[in-house]
Amino acid sequence: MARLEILKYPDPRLAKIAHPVANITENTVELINSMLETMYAAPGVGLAATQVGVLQRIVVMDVDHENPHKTIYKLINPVITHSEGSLVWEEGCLSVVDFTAEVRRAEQVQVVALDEHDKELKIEAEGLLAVALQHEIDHLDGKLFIDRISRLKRDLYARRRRKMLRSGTQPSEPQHVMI
Ligand code: GNR
Ligand code: NI
Repeated sequence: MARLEILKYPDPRLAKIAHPVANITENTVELINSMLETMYAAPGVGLAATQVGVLQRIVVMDVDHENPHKTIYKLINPVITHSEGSLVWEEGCLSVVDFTAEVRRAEQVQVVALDEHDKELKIEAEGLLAVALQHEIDHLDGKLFIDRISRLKRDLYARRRRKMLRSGTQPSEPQHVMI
């Protein structure tokens, strides 16, 4: 298990489409464990393999770190099979430092995926879990939440981010707003 580096916008690797996992191997399980370690250390409620520079359709999620009865999701090749309703949620992203914005998404989703034992999982989600599932599956398709806000807001962020990078400004602590 290892802690992995999280890619940050505007890294072009975040815009690539990830490939389905053809065979679940020891390497897959190892990657999932490293992604979980990276997600908890961040801390974040989810992490997609794309964010650690691996173009495979793998997501880990835990939307309730403190709850001993929580579910830790390890999702391979997740697909949204049904979505319904709409909501607006204030989102952040470990790959989009120092920024949050309201994003409109489906209110409820059904997701089908494989777990690390090649077993099919069906998840019915609403609230933060539904938002996080859509956010993570977007990462696998090379999309960030800033692609789902107005061009004006996105451009303002892009400009501020480029300025930060030019001047070597360290991001302030966004981690606490992540969860
Ligand atoms: O930790 C995270 N919190 C969060 C809050 C609202 C909507 C989406 C998220 S996902 C984010 C972690 C992350 O960037 N996953 O890709
Ligand atoms: Ni994200």
